[in-house]
Amino acid sequence: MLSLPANLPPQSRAAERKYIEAKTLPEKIKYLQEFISTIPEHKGNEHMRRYLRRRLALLKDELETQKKRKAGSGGGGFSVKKEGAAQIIILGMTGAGKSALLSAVTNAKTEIGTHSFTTKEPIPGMLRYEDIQFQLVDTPAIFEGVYYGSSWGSQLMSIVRNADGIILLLDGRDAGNQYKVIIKELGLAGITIDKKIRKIEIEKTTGGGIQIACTGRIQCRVEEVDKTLKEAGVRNAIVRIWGDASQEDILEAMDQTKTFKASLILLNKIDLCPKALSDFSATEKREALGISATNKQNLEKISSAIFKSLGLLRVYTKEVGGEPANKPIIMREGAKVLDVAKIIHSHLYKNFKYARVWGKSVNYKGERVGPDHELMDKDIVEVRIK
Ligand SMILES: Nc1nc2c(ncn2[C@@H]2O[C@H](COP(=O)(O)OP(=O)(O)OP(=O)(O)O)[C@@H](O)[C@H]2O)c(=O)[nH]1
Ligand SMILES: [Mg+2]
Repeated sequence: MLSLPANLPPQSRAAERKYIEAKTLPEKIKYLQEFISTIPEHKGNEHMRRYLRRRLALLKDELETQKKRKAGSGGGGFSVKKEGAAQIIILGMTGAGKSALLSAVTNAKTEIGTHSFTTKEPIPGMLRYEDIQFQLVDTPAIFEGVYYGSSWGSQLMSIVRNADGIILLLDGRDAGNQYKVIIKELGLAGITIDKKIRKIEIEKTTGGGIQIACTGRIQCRVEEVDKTLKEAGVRNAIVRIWGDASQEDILEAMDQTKTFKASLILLNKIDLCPKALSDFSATEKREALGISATNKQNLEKISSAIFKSLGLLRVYTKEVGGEPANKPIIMREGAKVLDVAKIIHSHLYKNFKYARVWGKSVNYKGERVGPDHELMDKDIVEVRIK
């Protein structure tokens, strides 16, 4: 459990204050560095130092991204212009078969290695799924320590952050280990593949102090929650907690920098290791698809698995009396009729009256629905205005 030490020396407190009050990113970084360096090194402070170091890494990363953006033209060779319905980054350790996969399922030319670290820059290719295409991006290998150890690491993570999803490509013979390394490096970069079931919500208010509403157990004392928030400069807030929450969860909730990325796990080389999938599922309790890039096993299942893991749906718009559009609008699961109207034209959105829908989300063809009707994949939508 994280304990914010009450006995920090005065210079730490001063640095912390400067950090909290800093307005610009370079200032934040400067004072956070100063803050970390003033915290005495002993075991009780370890958690906090670790947390702050991670925060520092994220801030530095953000600064780098900002600089790149300012430099124009989308930065160096590591950024890939998006095409198609979604951009999916293939992440994996050297030799896992990332380039072999891209070559097998797209027309892109990328070198397949006989030695380590063959691929040196991202290479895109297009993969068809029915009437849409995904852009897959082959990347230089990830390895343990890549994030702190190399500029390649932070560049790799910045393309991941910008992508719509990731494929974790694991060598079936070492899947468990490779998975752990990738998750760890993603975590250091503030990226998670788990959709956050939010345990804590902090709603800042203008008065009333810190109020805590709990349906579970806080693994730390209420006074500590109060103190944690006050130390971060939050004086008035409603804190809602579901389930068990540690003090670290509270800090993370304040931080809210972890980015969720949809992901698909592929275990490659099942020709060499037929048991890979069952072993992996048993130990990691995660869904995955076993493939062989070179022996062409299960490759035809990849595009639909991507579609499913990204939680996408296709909507075809239609004008009154006309035919449905050939090209779908790509939306996320949970999209409503009004979201579609918004995308087609602000006029349709502003004057929305009702819509007619054909497809899986309705009981009969051309059913009349309201603005909040949730759509499903392949629905046809006709918007009627006032
Ligand atoms: N038997 C078998 N070998 C494979 C398979 N996929 C890839 N390989 C081999 O694994 C080696 C590495 O493949 P690459 O595609 O270059 O691996 P990579 O992940 O791109 O590696 P880096 O570019 O170094 O990051 C090559 O010799 C491939 O022929 C597979 O499904 N089965
Ligand atoms: Mg490669």
